Amino acid sequence: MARDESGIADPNRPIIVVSNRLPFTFTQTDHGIERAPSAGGLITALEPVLRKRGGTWIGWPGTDLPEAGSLSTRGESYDIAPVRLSEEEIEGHYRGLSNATLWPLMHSMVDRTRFDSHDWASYCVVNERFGETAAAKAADASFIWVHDYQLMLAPARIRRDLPGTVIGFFLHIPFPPYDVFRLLPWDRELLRGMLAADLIGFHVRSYATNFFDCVERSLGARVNRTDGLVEYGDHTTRIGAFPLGIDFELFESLALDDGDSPKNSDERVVLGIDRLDYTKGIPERMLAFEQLLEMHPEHRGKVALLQIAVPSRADVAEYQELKREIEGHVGRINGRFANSGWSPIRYLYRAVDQKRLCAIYRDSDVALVTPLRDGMNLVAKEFVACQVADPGVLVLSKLAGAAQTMREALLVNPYDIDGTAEAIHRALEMEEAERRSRMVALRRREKRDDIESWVRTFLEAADHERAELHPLGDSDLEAWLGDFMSGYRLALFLDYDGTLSSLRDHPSLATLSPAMRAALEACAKRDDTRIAVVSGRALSDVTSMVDHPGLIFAGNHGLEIDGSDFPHFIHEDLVHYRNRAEELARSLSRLEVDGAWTEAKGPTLTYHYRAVPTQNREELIRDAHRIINEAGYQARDAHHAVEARPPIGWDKGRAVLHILRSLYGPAWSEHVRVIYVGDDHTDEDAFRFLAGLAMTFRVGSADTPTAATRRLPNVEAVRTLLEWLARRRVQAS
Ligand code: GDG
Repeated sequence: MARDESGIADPNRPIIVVSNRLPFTFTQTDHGIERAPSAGGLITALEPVLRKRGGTWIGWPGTDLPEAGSLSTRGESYDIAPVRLSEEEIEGHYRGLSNATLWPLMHSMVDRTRFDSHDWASYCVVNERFGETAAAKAADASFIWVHDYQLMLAPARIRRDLPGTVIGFFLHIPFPPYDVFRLLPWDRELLRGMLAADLIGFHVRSYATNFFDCVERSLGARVNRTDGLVEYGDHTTRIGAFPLGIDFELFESLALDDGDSPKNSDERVVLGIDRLDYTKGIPERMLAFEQLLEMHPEHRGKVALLQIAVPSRADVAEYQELKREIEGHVGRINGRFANSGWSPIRYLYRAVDQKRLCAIYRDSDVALVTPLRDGMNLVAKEFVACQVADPGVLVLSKLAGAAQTMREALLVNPYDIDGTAEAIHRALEMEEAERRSRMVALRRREKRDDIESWVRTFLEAADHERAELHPLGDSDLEAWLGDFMSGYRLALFLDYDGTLSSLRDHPSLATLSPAMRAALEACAKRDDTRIAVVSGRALSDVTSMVDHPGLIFAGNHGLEIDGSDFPHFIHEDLVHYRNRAEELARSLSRLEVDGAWTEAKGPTLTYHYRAVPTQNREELIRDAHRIINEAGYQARDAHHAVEARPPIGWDKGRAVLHILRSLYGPAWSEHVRVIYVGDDHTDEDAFRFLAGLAMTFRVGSADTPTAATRRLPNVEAVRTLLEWLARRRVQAS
């Protein structure tokens, strides 16, 4: 069902695009600021969309400009909002993490990938800035569309400021298989950043499949591949394949205009055109062309390879090296085959204007589009759109996203030099009837699935009610826990507030629901299950809230433990803190304004600010931290509260270990399976301690990272888990 109030897909509605680059690159010259169109597929795709619909494009202008207000759009039908970056940030974020880490890794070129934690730090800062700027510029927008691998963390940053805005994310490059993506030390962070979006688009199905694998295996997210949904915490994201198209009409009409021909007399032209990038397979293509001349000498003197290489990332050493390699091939092959009237390779290291480009496309006999890996590849599509006269032949790499749909092309493996040479030969020899049949089919599809249709399809998918996965059910739990639990007893650790009961304005109101109580009792009844409730509340408080004999209770984050058949435990250092806690309570009482209050829990305290208006919170939180630290306590943030704990090196993790050793002895892991469910920062101590030793679940929103194995969206899902555990097959004795 479409959201009436947003109407995101309305073609008259302006759109907000956030991408690393603006569509124009600005440079400071002696004559002032000059601008030139930026290069690359993302810009070719999106620029006409913004020009037609209007809106705002948020991005980096390409240089550090002195005056903030100096970027005019000069008659463009959309606004531009620059995001400024320092030279150091450009080095770390752009040249570093974006282009030396993510670009090769996402193209599965692992050997070229560099991992550098300084680059990562820069990437985080720059994404933060983009997200902040986008949220500020588009505070009233119903939809923000973030693009590409340079900005994978931006959706999460925008979400923090604009919880209700629909956020779309589109990845223009491949998403690699799980085994490749997980090489990245920050894989989980990037996945979490993306999952803050409501809709994530990839070019083709297989990238979406890889993404599902990664979020499922690296984050423990719940996925529904059939409906294209990922649930992570309490947020669900739609995932889809949206193959990008081109402005077909524009390319076709430019090709119909008279333009220069690249031909010398009746020489036949095989065309290569790319940004100069190692993913594009330019050296391999030249070797294939050389092999063609070797295997089929009849083409010598008659066919030329016209290779246009558009300068790209020219300040990066690897790209300079590639340029030298290509020039080496050109020199060698030309030296080997050229005669006085003919050179086999014509090589242009520069961009050509779009009109000329279309004439070149039109007049080429064969387009050799042979990337080693490519998200989509628009050159293949533009070539097809420009075949307005005698149709040429498209030779296309199987490893480009475009090959998923452009099946009528001659598909090649670009690493197979002989095979590619044979395909070029076949293309050059192909009869007109076959060429026309193939081209008609290719053109029909690209005309239909053009850029407008891509935008429309993506926006329509974004224009839905927030997605929701079917509630957690037996099949999910069986898949997650079936093997893990089979044949074992269970030690079940549960936090109370936000886990067994929903968070309320006052802790006294957070009672157990009857259904939760029934589920808990059903688990507790089993001989093979022990349950411990581990809470930040005072021991007496949590014991009376749950009020169930037979359970173990750990209060004050595990500083005090008690329960049926369990030796009472109180941390030996606590005696020193009772009086100091009272003093601290008195100091904190100064901050009991606006509905904030202090909960005294014996040796620990909690300062609650849930009822304080949001704009007044920051200062109170800061002051609470300061007062707690000055009193010699540790301040820890909790849900709308600051905890004050004695600095005695004890936390929920250590409490869990104490309970497990007391119940099952030092070799507890041989006898029992452990599950821990919690929703709070303080539960992270237990998640970290139990990593690899237990199945851990973090409940609620995914806006902070977790060390837990999986997330559960809410308290209802916890109940479902308990019900499943209560019903599970009895452990074999
Ligand atoms: C990324 C992904 C994905 C090239 N030379 C000239 C020129 N171009 C234009 C082409 C085309 C664009 O640059 C290149 O687009 P590609 O799609 O081929 O490749 P990337 O730049 O790597 O783009 C890619 C794309 O994003 C979109 O999602 O398809 O897989 O890697 O539009 O026309 N344009 C002009 N003169 C040139 O000399 N005017």
